[in-house]
Amino acid sequence: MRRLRSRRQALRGVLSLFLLMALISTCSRQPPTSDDNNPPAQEYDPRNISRTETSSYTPSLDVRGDRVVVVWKDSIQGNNWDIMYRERVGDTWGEILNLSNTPGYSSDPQVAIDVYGNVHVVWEEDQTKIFYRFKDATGVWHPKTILSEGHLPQIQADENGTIHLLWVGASGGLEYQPKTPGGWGEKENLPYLLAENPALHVAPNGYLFAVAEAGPGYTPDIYFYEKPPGGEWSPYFNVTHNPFYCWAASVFGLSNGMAYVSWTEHGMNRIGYRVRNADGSWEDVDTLPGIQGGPFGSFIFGSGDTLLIVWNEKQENWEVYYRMKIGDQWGGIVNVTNTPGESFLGKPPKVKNGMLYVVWSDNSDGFFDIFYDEIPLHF
Ligand SMILES: [Ca+2]
Ligand SMILES: [Ca+2]
Repeated sequence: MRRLRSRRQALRGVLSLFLLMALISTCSRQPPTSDDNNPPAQEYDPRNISRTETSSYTPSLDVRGDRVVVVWKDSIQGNNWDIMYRERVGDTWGEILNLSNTPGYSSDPQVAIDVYGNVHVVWEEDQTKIFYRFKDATGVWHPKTILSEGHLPQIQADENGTIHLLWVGASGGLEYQPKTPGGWGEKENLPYLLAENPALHVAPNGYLFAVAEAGPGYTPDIYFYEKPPGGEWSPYFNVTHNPFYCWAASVFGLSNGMAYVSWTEHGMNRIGYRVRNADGSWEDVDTLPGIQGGPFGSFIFGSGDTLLIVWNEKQENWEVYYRMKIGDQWGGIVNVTNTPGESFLGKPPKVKNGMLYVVWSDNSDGFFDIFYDEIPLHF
């Protein structure tokens, strides 16, 4: 818990520094030299979907049919951060809504759309509580509720009508709870580890995969759990088992139990990954080739012997990149964000029908705003 806090505060410190630099550069910007007395309206990157003069960070999205839903945390006023929501239906973005409206620090939101068209949003409140709101398929938002003590909630929808929630409980171990149309199911404790920065993925049939980092001081490893449909949570498995500082893991799994895990090796400038076959055997650890700067955070996707890694890396500035591997061959590195400012991923992008749907926080328009894009994937 303490280590998590210090890491997250360090990241927050980095983000604050970038924000400060953005403010300084805004102040020193020259006034328009046009003869027109009306200064030109600010020109936004067309991918910018927040466009506020506040700080917008840690976005999450989900995609289903012609709907795209996005949530993020926003510095509404001073230290009161709230959770904002914006939805696109077809080509039209709706209004930005404040879903949390609390005096406290609302952060780390994630959103999922279930098969019925309900939208589920979770977030962390004051770093100690899991809050939840949902919008039913008729479009009505229901009041927020407090689900549990804990932090870093992860929410995913399967294709059977169940949503799945995982978080770090008050004990420091991972906890899980499903919700069906009949309501919330029983809370379950995963086999105990003092875990940090969890990630959850659910396959279409409800097969669950979770990863988190745990272990001694400066050499945490990445641990993996699974829960087949109708089964129990497995014991944890140490995926990395190395002397490096492994953290910020992601996981992706298929209905047959095949799974993909990626993580950042802090200080080594490496992103590692490992594939778990459907029969339960693990391939060797491997690393993403082509990293030139400092990577921070990755998301992995896979199908059979094809895998895709999306990651954050600082070269000239922070960008998001992806690279695909088919069999033994790696494709080219694609710069997803390609902005002059700093670009930071939040929760996992979505890969559907050969497209990458991605949101990130970007200060190219002067303040940290939320950018959205959907791009066809290329090898
Ligand atoms: Ca708040
Ligand atoms: Ca950038």
